[in-house]
Amino acid sequence: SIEKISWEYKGITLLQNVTKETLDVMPNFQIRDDDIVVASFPKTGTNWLLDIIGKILRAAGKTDSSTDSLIAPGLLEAKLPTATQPGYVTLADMPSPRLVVTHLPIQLAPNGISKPQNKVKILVPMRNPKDTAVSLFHFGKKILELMGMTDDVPWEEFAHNFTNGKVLYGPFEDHVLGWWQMRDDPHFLFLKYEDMKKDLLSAVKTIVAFLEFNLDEPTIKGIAEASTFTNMKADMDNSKLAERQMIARKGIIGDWKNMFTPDQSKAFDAWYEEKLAGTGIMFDFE
Ligand code: PPS
Repeated sequence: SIEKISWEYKGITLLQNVTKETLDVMPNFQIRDDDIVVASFPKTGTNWLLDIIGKILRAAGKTDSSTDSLIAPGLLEAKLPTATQPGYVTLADMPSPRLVVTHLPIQLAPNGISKPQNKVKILVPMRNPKDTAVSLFHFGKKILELMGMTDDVPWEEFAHNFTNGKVLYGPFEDHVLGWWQMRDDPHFLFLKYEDMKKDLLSAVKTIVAFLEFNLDEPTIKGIAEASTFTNMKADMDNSKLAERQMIARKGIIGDWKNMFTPDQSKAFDAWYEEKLAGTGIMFDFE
């Protein structure tokens, strides 16, 4: 199981590719004024957002790097299996504007992200926890395969662990609520996976405006069209990076219905009601 390659730090479950040494330097990792940050719980649409931002940056003439090299440094806090050093080391030497990606909960993130100054832009994707759990369940198996292991945890147990906080970067509710505290801060933009799925063009327009770029309507339409699941999947599946090839799976709202039993769904609803009801975060489960 994923437990073979994870550990716990201050109640948070992390992969072993996130080390204590890295977490110690994280608060002081230097965030630049023109950084664009994506801070997400895993499987909520991180790479979708990254690709859209990459396309926007290219259209605005702010970068000439390819999509692959934009995500190459990977997670700020982790050393990807195909990388030689953790993301933050690579990022420190990268030219601006940088795209900084993290799955860390807000209390472990750099101060420049949790207490943002000046012009830094932080985008937070969110996705309904049932689909997030299903996506992470499948992804966990793939990570272990990539590392030459097999994942024998049945869905039943995984679903139970998810609501008990025993999930990568979990507890989910703490992660989401931690970032959600920043909802009124103008450095932040929260985007729901379900909203993006239903109206991608509006989402791209919102992102372009938030990043303060001026792109014409046809360019924005082109970015939205190139960012549909089908179009992105082709690009991802052809990537040279193993990690990137594992991202595009189904890309739909409601895949949880193919996994959850009625009892599991009830248990999730009760957990959601207890932890997230009344917080203003409303997910669409479709
Ligand atoms: S990761 O590994 O945590 O960074 O994963 P992340 O990128 O956050 O999430 C992966 C899920 O996003 C889906 N995806 C998309 N959905 C819709 N449209 C587009 N263009 C798109 N690109 C990626 C991807 O398929 C994963 O969800 P599931 O449900 O597993 O398919």
